[in-house]
Amino acid sequence: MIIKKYIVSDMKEALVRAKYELGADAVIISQREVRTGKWYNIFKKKELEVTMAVEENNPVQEPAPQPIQPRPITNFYTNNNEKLKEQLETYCKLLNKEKESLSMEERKDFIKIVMKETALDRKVHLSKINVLIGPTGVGKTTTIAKLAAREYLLNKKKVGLITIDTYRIGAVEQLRTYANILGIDFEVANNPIDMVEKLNKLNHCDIILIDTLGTSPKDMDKLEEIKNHLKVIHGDMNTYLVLSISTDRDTMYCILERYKSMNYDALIITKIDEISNISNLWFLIENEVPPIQFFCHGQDVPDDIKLATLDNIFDYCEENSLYD
Ligand SMILES: Nc1nc2c(ncn2[C@@H]2O[C@H](COP(=O)(O)OP(=O)(O)OP(=O)(O)O)[C@@H](O)[C@H]2O)c(=O)[nH]1
Ligand SMILES: [Mg+2]
Repeated sequence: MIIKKYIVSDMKEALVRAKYELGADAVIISQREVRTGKWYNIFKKKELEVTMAVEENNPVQEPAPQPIQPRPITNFYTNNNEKLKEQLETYCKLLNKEKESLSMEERKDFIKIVMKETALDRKVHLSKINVLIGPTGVGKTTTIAKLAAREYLLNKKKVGLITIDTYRIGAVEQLRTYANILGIDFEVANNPIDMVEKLNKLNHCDIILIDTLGTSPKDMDKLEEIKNHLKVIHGDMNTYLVLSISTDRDTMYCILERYKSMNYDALIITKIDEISNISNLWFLIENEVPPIQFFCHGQDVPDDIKLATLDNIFDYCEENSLYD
């Protein structure tokens, strides 16, 4: 006797699969409800475990290729925003579906329809002068190199780089190396007066990207130092706060708050490749944050950066199993 267990969403699925794999004579031996998914996931999916059997002398048919089932999503939303949880329940009732079985399009629609406008909808395009600020080691310099390559190689823009990070050993050389590889202009601004001079020097550029020193969000002196460098800049300027999404939520919140004094226009999120679920992304989407412009998903320059659209983010999360 051949005995086989199937974990399926309903009995019909078990019968179809058993028919293909064990033949038409397969019989049900037992069935029970099981919960699948990781132990810490409160939205573990209820499924059916069906045991089927068939006499061995029955020729076992070759398994036919299974139709591709939409992968169940177990942690679409696990955060604790009560309003959102309620909205999601109502949305699921309207569709007559379990949260876990919402399709990708339905999940996107939830954000588009129910949440209306989120930080992913609004975009702040690169202006002539763009400054990247943020805590230490979040990927500011790497992101500048990615953006420079993207604008120079893909969009054929004249790009110039400036750094004010003369503080950290090797910081100037790090950015100079990227500038040399691309063959674009690179300047160091040692103080605010120097900044004005270097900006004039790069005035022929379409896009100027300014790298800053990483600071603890609690280090008000260093934040002041950066502000002093930047307040001499007049005209078309965007400030991007670079935020690592692999940071814990309290720290992210603290960073978002502390850097408000720098009047950042948009966010660039980095290290999305380091997270194992999407709850920190939800944290950003469900809170009032400025537009999320780009997301970075690895160390490779220039490839690992994308425009932070809803489609790009969802596709990335799905491809990288962040819903599991
Ligand atoms: N996994 C991952 N690593 C990244 C990403 N972006 C940058 N890094 C890495 O993070 C480290 C720090 O990157 P930097 O660009 O030097 O960070 P920074 O913010 O300029 O650092 P400071 O100037 O010291 O404040 C490097 O090892 C980068 O390769 C990303 O999206 N994913
Ligand atoms: Mg840096």
